[in-house]
Amino acid sequence: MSQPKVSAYRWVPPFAQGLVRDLRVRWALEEAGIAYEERLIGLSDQKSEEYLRLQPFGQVPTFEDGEMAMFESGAIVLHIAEQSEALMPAHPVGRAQTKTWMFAALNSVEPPITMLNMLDLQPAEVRERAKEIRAAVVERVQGRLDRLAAFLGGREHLVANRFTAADLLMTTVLRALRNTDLVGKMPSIEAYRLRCEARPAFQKALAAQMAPFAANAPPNA
Ligand SMILES: N[C@@H](CCC(=O)N[C@@H](CS)C(=O)NCC(=O)O)C(=O)O
Repeated sequence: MSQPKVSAYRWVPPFAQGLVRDLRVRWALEEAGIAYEERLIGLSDQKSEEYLRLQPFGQVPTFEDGEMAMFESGAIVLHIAEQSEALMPAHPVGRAQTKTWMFAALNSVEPPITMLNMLDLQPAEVRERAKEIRAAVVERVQGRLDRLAAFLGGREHLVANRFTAADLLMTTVLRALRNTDLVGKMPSIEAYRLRCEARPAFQKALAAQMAPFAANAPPNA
């Protein structure tokens, strides 16, 4: 039987290494014990007609499994989680909570973090002009992290006292703050992130994303 195929970049600049969203899909597949193949693409291939048929916005990742093709990392992780109790409890209440927190990670916590990263990637003169808006965005991110910390309290995971796809997505969202001190200065959130990242499935997924970057680094990178 053929293995599912996940698209990933052959190489990205260091600021994005370890953050590209195929990591979520690789991690979910590792947790579920599903072997997969890679469809490695170059930064220019993503706008090819062939790739745009798979991913209309030309982004990574895509997921191909037999006749089926998907895009959107959250949808793909949910699809995998629906087939594996390693990612979602069997009980309907646990399933509902897992899905709720998966969407919370992507729809409530990630958007201000994405905005912050976009601002921080702008050239210096744009950043200079955007200082006030950046402060407002940081405040929004901080607010989300505060509420996340309050919800977690003494819990080790978001749902049902166990690791689920909700923790998987939330961890990848928190990782995107690695160039700031926003997570590092919140001990309970930092401990939560590190706990999830210590999972062997995460370590395998991260190593798998990083391997092509080392092999395909341009001469001056
Ligand atoms: N919502 C999409 C976002 C995908 C996304 O932003 N992918 C990035 C890499 S992490 C990308 O391909 N960026 C290039 C671009 O947007 O042109 C998902 O979760 O799959």
